[in-house]
Formats: sequence, structure tokens, C-alpha cells
Amino acid sequence: MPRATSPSDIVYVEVFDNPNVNTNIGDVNNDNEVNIADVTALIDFLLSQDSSGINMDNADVNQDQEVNIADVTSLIDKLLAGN
Ligand SMILES: [Ca+2]
Ligand SMILES: [Ca+2]
Repeated sequence: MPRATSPSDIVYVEVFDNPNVNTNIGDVNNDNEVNIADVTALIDFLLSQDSSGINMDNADVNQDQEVNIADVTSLIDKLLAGN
């Protein structure tokens, strides 16, 4: 791949070559659906810090690289918004 030569090239590479693009945000329990069970799973994880069965990438609903109570709020907002 040629080296990026301008800032716009760098942005393009980051957006389109990023393997971490997540299309299943909010599916905390990894069952391919985003619903109230994911809110429960996320709260359970926060209380227990036991990440077994938890998809941490999907659990970071607000995409700030941390999984915390703010993601519960974001997940509920997402469910209420229906998307
Ligand atoms: Ca789910
Ligand atoms: Ca987060």
C-alpha cells in the first residue's frame, strides 16, 4: 500500500481499513439481537466485572473505549430510539 501523502488520505485509510468497525453495537450478550436482555447483561457485568459471555466491543455502546454505566444509558437510549 502506498504511503498516505496528505491528511485526507490518512482519514480514508483509518475509516476504511479499520477492522474494528462494529455493526452490532449494543449486542452485549452476543446473540445477534439488541434488546432489554443486553441491558441486563451489561448491568450484570458492571456489578460483577465478570466478562464471560460479554462481547466487550458491543458493550462499549457509546464507543469511548470504556465499558461503564454511561454505556447502560446509551444502550437504553438506543433501545428507546428503536435503532
Ligand atoms: Ca443481545
Ligand atoms: Ca463506553
